[in-house]
Amino acid sequence: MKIERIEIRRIELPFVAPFETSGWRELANHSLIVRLQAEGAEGWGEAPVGAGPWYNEETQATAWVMARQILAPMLLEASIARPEDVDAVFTRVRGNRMARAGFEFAAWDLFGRLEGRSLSAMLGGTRAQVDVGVSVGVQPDIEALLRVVSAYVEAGYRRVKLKIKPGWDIEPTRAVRETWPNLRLQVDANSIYSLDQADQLAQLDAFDLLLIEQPLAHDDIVDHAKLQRRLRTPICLDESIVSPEHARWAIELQACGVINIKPSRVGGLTAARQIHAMCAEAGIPVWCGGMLETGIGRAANVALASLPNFSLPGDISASDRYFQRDVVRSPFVLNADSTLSVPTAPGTGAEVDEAFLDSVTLEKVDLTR
Ligand code: OSB
Ligand code: MG
Repeated sequence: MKIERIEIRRIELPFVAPFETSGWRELANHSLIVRLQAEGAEGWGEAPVGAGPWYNEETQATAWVMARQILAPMLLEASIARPEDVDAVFTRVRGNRMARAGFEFAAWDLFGRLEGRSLSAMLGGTRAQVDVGVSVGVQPDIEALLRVVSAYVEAGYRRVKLKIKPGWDIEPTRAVRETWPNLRLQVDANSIYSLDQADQLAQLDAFDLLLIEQPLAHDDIVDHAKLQRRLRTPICLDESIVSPEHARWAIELQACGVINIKPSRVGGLTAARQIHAMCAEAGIPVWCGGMLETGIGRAANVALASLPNFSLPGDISASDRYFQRDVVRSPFVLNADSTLSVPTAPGTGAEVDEAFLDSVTLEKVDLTR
């Protein structure tokens, strides 16, 4: 297949509330949205980059340049027989994995729509519903935190993740654990600690957490292996795992007990599926992380999370946890058992609301063969 037309846009879609991590705040989704057209069909993908390089090195500005000047021209020149071929088209590109993933997701969606197969079925998904939780940002004080968590528990979320940082770790975690003794609870530090704070992190062992996510540097594996030996709670790597090779290194070094797979972070669903298989083989449970995606990116995450070794709840909340209005006509809603239903329509199943998407688009380009 030859891709005939590529539309790329950068958007700004405000969140219902600011999202604060250990190191930065997100006020809106600043993704790139990619649309591929070929053989009378189209596919959509989202590169969920942030406004600034705070999570990884990519930003909306860098992804915009990469997408227009490098990636789209490469894809227009290539011939692909399967969505997995997009990975090979981009093998010469170093880094910039979220920008690459935007195109890769769109190719999966395009092939799915052409073949009449759901993305979940194409990937080898085995579940009709996926367990999900909610990621709770840093709050001004513990009272506010308990209010926010309470609202999510009331809404039906049975797994909660707390963002932590020095000065906002032990006490907030203790307060949530004491208020909800049976809640599935985990924490995420987004790379803010160093190995010499291991004793402080070990205090988190008291709270029966599912995992401690990415305590140390975004590009570290070795110190995480040292830290894991000093913690009872499994470490879960997020930022550090940017490819199947990184997953293999982490497993070999015993740097973690769990891996968070974000398909966008690793360049797409092909790499994500390889990591899933590698972890299944090694007995490492995985779960699907999120990047506060619109309904376009969220649909790819939900499909991926339907694979068998996604045995922990994902950071894939209902659309209304993020946006007043989503860019798709079929927003995800939370089921009573803290799950989202996996779409069965061809491709991702996302039906893009183009008029609304246009209204949140800052800039758009069209490229043709
Ligand atoms: O580290 O998992 C993270 C959001 C933006 C960037 C990084 C992270 C997150 C989240 C939210 O924790 C996940 C979501 O609900 O999409
Ligand atoms: Mg994380």
